[in-house]
Amino acid sequence: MSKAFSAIEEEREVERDEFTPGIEPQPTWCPGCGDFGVLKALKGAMAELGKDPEEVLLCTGIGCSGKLNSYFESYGFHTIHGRSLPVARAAKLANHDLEVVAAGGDGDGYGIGGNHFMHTARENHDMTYIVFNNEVFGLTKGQTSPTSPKGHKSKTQPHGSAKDPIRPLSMSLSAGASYVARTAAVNPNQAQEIIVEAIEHDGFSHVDFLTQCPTWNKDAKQYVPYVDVQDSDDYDFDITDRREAADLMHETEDALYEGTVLTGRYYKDEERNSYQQEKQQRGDMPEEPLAERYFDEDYDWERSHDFIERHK
Ligand SMILES: Cc1ncc(C[n+]2csc(CCOP(=O)(O)OP(=O)(O)O)c2C)c(N)n1
Ligand code: SF4
Repeated sequence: MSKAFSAIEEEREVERDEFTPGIEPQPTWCPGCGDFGVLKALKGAMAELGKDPEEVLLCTGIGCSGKLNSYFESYGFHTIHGRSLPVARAAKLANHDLEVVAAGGDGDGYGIGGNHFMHTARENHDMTYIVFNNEVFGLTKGQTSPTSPKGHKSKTQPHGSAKDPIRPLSMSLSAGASYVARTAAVNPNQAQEIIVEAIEHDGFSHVDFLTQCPTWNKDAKQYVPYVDVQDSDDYDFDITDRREAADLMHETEDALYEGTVLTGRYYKDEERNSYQQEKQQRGDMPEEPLAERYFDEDYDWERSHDFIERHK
């Protein structure tokens, strides 16, 4: 039987290095890349939560960020561009005992995968989604991405981007995410704390993670100095209040392009049911993970042909 079915709830001391794989333990990201910060924070968070690598599934998209699961010991699925979320959703529905984390770049998640992002948030699937936001397409050599600032010059926009960037936090809130935060690779303590909270949250947790790309986005700041909106006296708001959260998200998104990096927790709704909870309450999903049936030799599988016939 998979450990994911049995190891949950068992308390034990876990070392960060348990999440370092034997194969390809050294990341090949460029020196100074913010992606190292995500890996460190994620390993630290899993160790802090006492997770076992066999309890975790990490689904990634395509890009420099998509390499995350090569450097992280757990079940992993390196999906296709923009498609980490549908794969993560399917896995979580089949085995809701798994701790599911999806990750990818801003091009991956806010561009090609934007529709999945919107609907996974809307349906409040219980998982953590980390978006490496470096404001460019890193792997393919620095083209303009959905979060590149207006005026940003690249090979695809040599005269500067004519378009305003998307607003990832606001988009997430309006779509329906029940936990929304922004952190930065230069702020490792906050990053780990936020990932811990995001994983503990029952519902869709979205972490916009500012990851500098010193190779292709030399204009971009290293996301310092940053301000933690929870620590600063200048920001007093209720993270459970949608309107207050929306106002501060808007301010945060504008501020980034004016040189002020605001980070922290922006929104949390603990009342809303996750997709799985709703389905179970309606009787559409069994309490035990469907995937357990694979281990039941006596389970009477219905052929898809018969299933389709039955619904004709
Ligand atoms: C369907 C599809 N279209 C385009 C590509 C080419 N491609 C690979 S990575 C990438 C962009 C990655 O940028 P981002 O998601 O921001 O991640 P980063 O590399 O910056 O971490 C693109 C366009 C692809 N692999 N698949
Ligand atoms: S190209 Fe940019 S995002 Fe990719 S590994 Fe290098 S610094 Fe990181």
